[in-house]
Amino acid sequence: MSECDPDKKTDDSQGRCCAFPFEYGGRTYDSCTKVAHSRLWCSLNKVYKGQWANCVNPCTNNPCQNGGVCTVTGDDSYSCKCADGYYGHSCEKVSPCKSLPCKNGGTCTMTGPDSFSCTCTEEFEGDTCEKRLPCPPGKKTDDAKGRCCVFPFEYGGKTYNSCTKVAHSRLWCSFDKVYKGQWANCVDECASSPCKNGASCKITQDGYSCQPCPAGWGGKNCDKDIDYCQSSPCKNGGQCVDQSQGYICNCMDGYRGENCEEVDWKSAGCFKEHKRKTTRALRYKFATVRGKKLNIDDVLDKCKVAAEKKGFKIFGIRSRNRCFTTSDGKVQDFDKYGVSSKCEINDNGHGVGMKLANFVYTRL
Ligand SMILES: [Ca+2]
Repeated sequence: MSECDPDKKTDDSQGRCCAFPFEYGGRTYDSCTKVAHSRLWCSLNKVYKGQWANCVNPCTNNPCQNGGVCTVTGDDSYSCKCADGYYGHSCEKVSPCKSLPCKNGGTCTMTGPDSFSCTCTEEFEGDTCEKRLPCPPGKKTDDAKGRCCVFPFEYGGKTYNSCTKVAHSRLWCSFDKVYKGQWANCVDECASSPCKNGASCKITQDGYSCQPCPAGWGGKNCDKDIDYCQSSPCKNGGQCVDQSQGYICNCMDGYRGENCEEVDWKSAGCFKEHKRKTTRALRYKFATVRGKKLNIDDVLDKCKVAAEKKGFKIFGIRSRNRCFTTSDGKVQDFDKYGVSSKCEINDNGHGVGMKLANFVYTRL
């Protein structure tokens, strides 16, 4: 390359420069010309004498590869506008988008030398837009490829905003804005009555919904009998029985309540106690209930709590406010001295014993 000024560079083998302004054929030129030649040229003498050369600039030999378009940006610099699929200063690099990896009309964006991302059309998803999304409600068809209705569509000079039975025995729609012979039957997700047990069917984004299901039924189609016992709601060994709505607990002896959560103390009645301490049926006092104006249920509640805490299965209340039990807290012949009438009993059938009488409670 010659050492000429940037606008006077030539491909002359001796490195000569354009001699601006120069005279040629009776005219004066201040820059390179294509007159009488296929490329830009200039005279190497002020007055043309047959000495000439092609003008050159950074774009002369088109440094932009793969169809890129060159623009001169300075004395020795250029920039390339690359064709689709190429990049780099001279468009010498192949973009990962060159192979058109985004399917189904997706737009490819290069994110690195070997990476790209696809922007999919609204009907597709996935890294390369390879997956067709389910059709939105009201646009579903029985098309094997999963194509959706396009609304509005034009058919026979009329515009349709929903499926039609025109010229067909069933509801159908077009796949193109203007009908081109591509069509399918419309699918109503609720038409097959998928919702069972009286649930009503609603078209949704994902197809259909049967929610809420009637009580006792669950699952997408409300056809699953809900097992209300699954959470094991019955406490203390109670047996759960699933019902159409809810459950029932069959409690073990000694427990009661909806979930067998309460200890079930039963009144056994009023029995005589022996005078001599060592031969008493209920010898061991485990609590004394104190307080003013105590009624029978107050005393009973306190004795119950104390007995449950200790794991006793039997106790009696004697001397109005004292809780007694047997040597092991379990069943014993509490009635060995016979029935007594020295108990105070309330309307609930709960009682307390007076002197030498036990009102007995048992959960056995
Ligand atoms: Ca059930």
